[in-house]
Amino acid sequence: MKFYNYTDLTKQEVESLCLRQLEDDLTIKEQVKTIVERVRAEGDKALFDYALNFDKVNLEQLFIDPQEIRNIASAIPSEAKAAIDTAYRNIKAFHAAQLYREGKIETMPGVTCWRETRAIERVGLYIPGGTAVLPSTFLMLGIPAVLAGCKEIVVCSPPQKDGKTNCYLAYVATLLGIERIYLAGGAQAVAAMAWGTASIPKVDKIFGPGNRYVTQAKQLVQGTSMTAIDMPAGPSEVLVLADETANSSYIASDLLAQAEHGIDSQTILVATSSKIIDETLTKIGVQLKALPRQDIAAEAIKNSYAVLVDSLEQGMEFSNVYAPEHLIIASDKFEQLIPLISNAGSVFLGNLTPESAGDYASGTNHTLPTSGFAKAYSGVSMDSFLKKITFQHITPRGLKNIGNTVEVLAGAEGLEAHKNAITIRLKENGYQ
Ligand code: HSO
Ligand code: ZN
Repeated sequence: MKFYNYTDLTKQEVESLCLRQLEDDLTIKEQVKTIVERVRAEGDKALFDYALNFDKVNLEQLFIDPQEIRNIASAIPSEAKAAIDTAYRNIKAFHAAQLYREGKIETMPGVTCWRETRAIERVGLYIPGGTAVLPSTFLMLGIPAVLAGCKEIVVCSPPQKDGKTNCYLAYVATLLGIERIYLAGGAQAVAAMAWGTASIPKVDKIFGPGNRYVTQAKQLVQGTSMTAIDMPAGPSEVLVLADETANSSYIASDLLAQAEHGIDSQTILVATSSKIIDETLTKIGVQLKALPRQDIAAEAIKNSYAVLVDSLEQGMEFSNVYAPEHLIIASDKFEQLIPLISNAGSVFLGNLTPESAGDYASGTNHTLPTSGFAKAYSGVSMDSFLKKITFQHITPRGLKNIGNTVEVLAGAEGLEAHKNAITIRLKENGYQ
């Protein structure tokens, strides 16, 4: 882990420390393009071939049907089932509270405007398989999709070696009432959902994290197939802001939780004392040894850094430039810092609030903006599955009230037909 003293850094140095290079690997781009085009041209046939080549499984069909999902789900250990049930309830409660109706606004007497919400009709959820199968991601995407009322929820996840899906994903599917899981992974799954194949329906918006191939494919199909995506996705990251009230063992555990996601994960410690930094480094060394994914975590920690600051306020200044996906405030004085936070995906307050709680079960969504996108994007929420349609209605009195304003503005823009759309109505209704 590298070390910096904030007061020694120039503005440019801070900015370059905060810069995350978004993946622009030309080889991956080319490979993804080939895969996407092949799926578009050949549909299911390409998906069977890719399952054989990449997932090493000879599939008979590209989906698991409802009966089989129920069978697989029934094998879930009872402890895991209870944990998923609790997480499900919390995530559902938090997201359901985001559904509210806006009122109608009468902007002038007789001129009424309002917005109504409609679900995006067809959504595609990509649930990674690879080095870690993530039923938590299925909950985070599936719950708001169901609550929003999306008519078609297409779920793609790479097949296991036995050509099936695991019991955790199957159980989440039964909880959500999702009848099918499509067995496709990587860029080919994204392409299938963007263009549609005989087995896999085309969707309007694709959600979900994934490796560099999945991310690249999402970007590609967004530009070519009129399919929206949830957000640009880079490697996961955490910034821990700590003062002397922090516990270095806890900080080490939070940094390692992030680090075990992947070798490109970013873990950053910003602290008001070098003692905390030193202690944390020692604790990382100890805790790392016990981790099954220690090779991955150690590599990620190597690429990470610590920054020494004079105060929590100065630390917040750095954090706002970095705009972390996850911000943990490891301090008893978190309350006073809340108003100072301007850029972060999700914030974890106090020494007893680890990111892991939000990753799995507290209720907030774990699909969050990375790579500095927290400056402009929000994490996934109910809004991500909804569109807002504006409406307006004008009465005769409203027409009289607003008519002249529109006529004058249309005249100023030289758009006579616009003006006439008002004038003709004013005349016919005896107002002119
Ligand atoms: N930290 C990840 C989510 C996750 N963690 C899933 C464990 N499972 C991105 O927010
Ligand atoms: Zn995580």
